[in-house]
Amino acid sequence: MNSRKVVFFFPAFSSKEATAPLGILAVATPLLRAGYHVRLIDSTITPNFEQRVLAELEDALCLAVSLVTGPMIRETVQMARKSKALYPDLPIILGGWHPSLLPDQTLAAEFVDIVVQGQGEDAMLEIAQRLSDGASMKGIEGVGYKENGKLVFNPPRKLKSIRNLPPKAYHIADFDAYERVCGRRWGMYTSSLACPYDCSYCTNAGVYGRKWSALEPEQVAEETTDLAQRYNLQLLWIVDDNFLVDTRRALGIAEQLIKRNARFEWSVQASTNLVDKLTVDELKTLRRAGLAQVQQGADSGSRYVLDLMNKRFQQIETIYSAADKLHQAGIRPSFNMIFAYPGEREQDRRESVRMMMDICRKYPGAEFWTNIFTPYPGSPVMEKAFELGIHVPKRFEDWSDFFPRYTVLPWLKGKKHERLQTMREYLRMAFNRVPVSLHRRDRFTRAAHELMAMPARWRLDHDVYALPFEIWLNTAARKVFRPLKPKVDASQLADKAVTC
Ligand code: B12
Ligand code: SF4
Repeated sequence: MNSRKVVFFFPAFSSKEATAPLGILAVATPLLRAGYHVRLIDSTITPNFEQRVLAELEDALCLAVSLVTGPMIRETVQMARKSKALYPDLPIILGGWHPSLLPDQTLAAEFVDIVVQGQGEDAMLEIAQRLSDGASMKGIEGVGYKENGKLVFNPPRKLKSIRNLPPKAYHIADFDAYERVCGRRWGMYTSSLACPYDCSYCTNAGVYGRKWSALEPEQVAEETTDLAQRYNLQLLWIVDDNFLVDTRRALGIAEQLIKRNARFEWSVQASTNLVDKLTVDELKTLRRAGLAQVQQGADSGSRYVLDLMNKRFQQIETIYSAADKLHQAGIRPSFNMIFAYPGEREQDRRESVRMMMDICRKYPGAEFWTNIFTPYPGSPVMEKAFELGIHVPKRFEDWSDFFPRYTVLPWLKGKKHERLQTMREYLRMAFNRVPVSLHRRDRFTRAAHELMAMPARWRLDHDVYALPFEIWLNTAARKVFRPLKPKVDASQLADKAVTC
């Protein structure tokens, strides 16, 4: 164990919206400060990533992987098995949301040696130091490990406020390669941690316990301006769970950015009730500071379903009013929706579609991204899994099919599933959306989209999805334009004719 090299692997997450993975950049900093060498291999931007990882492992201390529940598990398993076959004694460490929410099952996989629950900055450094010393993992908070074939879990680690976390090691990321895949030069940044709410499908409280902490406006403005300049980024996505928890802080950030004459665009995630707290003038200040888009979990157009989701803090009116105010301020209102939530009735789904159509018509530029309800481990609704008849995977590997683009549920399968997928496809066609990988759409695709929008809107207004010839045509056309890198779950998405 003389090596001081830690190899990080980031498996593909089924999207072209590639950029540097913040989780790895975060845990890399303390290692670098302590004199470790760090390699980051992100499969989305690395041709022959398996060979690259295996070659780097030859003289490495360990392999560390960052992952969330879903398709990322497929490449994690693939990579871990190959690594174990070649280097059976090399420790494999898993961190990120999935190991944090399901540590026991993750550690039980035969190719996993160590799991980290929650924040990994301090834990990963302590692990590396113990590995370097050939010592046991005993007592390292938030860490699970194997001892004589038994799974051992140390006590949990106390959460640190974002103010006490080190800066992320952006310099280890290859932004040129991300730009080649994505078509846009962008990055992510965190200005706050956690969310005070507790939506029943969300895993946030499971890891962060609703303990919100945030950086001061001056620090956010200074760091984001520096990042954008240093790496020549056009866009920064501030990936805070709920950026507007403190609206005064948000306005303070805007004022600081304006003072610094910041030139980049940025987008945030926030709940509609908090967007609605701001006036149009205040939103215009945020716009002047570069805010281009606010992503919001509208989730349903039905009060009944919002109550089931424990979203009592959000009114249907605030979804409209957030769209209206953002539209007036010149900021793109972007919403996520969830279909097939347990208890959702046909009439609720129609209410959601009507709301989406109405908002997109009233506020051109507003966009909706739709998902099928997916029961994530650690979310409050998952406690009712048995009662709901949800099949809960028993092995780490079996979570790889969990993906809101094609989830099949006991109450959503066969023809019902097919119909919802067709409806989602029409929703995608009916109005324009702006993905991060913006300029990959050629003129033909744009013209085809506009041609299909009218019949798609008619279908959605009238709830008619039989003989979806526009989708057949669209699928045939898309086959001509292949993605740059085949994604791990691309075949599944194609089989089910789902694209989102
Ligand atoms: C950005 C983001 C994305 C981006 C990722 C882009 C990219 N290049 O990385 C995109 C848009 C692709 C995305 C997609 C999805 N996402 Co997302 N996403 C996020 C978001 C908002 C921020 C992630 C982030 O970078 N955070 C900042 C870093 C610093 O924090 P972190 O990753 O948690 O890392 C810390 C620890 O986890 C740990 N750690 C992380 N990795 C490692 C590795 C090691 C070795 C160690 C020791 C520790 C460690 O230490 C880090 C520092 O403390 C999170 C919410 C959140 N608050 O994190 C959701 C989140 C991760 N996403 C989620 C979901 C559900 C999705 C989607 C399914 C959404 C959808 N409808 O399609 C897809 C799935 C993608 C896939 N194929 O699997 C869930 C995951 C739940 C789960 N059980 O895994 C989250 C938690 C949101 C939520 N609250 O529910 N997402
Ligand atoms: S508002 Fe968003 S981040 Fe907060 S609990 Fe609800 S879904 Fe999770």
